Amino acid sequence: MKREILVATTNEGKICEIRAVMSDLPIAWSYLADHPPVSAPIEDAATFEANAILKARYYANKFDKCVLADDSGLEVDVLDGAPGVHSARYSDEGTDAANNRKLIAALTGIPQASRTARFVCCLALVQDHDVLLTSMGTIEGRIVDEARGTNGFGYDPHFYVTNEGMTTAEMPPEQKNKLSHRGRALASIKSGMANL
Ligand code: ITT
Repeated sequence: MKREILVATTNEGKICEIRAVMSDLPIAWSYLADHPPVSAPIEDAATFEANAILKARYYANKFDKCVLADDSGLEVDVLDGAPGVHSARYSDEGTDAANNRKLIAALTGIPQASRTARFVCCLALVQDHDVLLTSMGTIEGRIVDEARGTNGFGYDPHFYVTNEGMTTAEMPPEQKNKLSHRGRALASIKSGMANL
């Protein structure tokens, strides 16, 4: 029988990327949208890893299933790592547009060279309260004022990857999935899953 894993995220951008990278595994994947709605957990841990584990445990308990959860975000060096674990709710509205407006306003007057940042993604695979695997991936870049590109989600239009000469929103999905924080964390957890 195929192993069944529930991917516990309500973020459509994440779902798309996780589906693209993981669907070739011999696993019956489901997503929160495939199950009856439940309230979301309060993500109040201090690190991406602890939040990923918290989310995975919460949904594993709710649905009695093996769960993969993703906690991720943007760390901007000159902002002391903000928005960090608060990336999804950085602005009061908590929409991508409002979060990006707040980010660009916070960087007013900061020269390009000092706008270094990274995306971080932590994944946790949990079953029966046990953390089976965790993984982490990062991608380095810098924040640009002008929004560029329409792919991806969140802060992608303002996250410029110097080596690639484009923002993550300008990358075709295959390119982002290969290089990104999430792509790297997924590749690592995928290899760990082969040994379970
Ligand atoms: P779930 O908790 O339901 O998975 P969420 O969006 O609330 O969804 P997080 O708490 O992990 O998830 O917050 C992640 C935020 O970080 C996300 O809303 C974006 O603002 C940002 N982010 C994460 N990965 C990103 C990516 O690949 N591109 C752009 N922004 C990203």
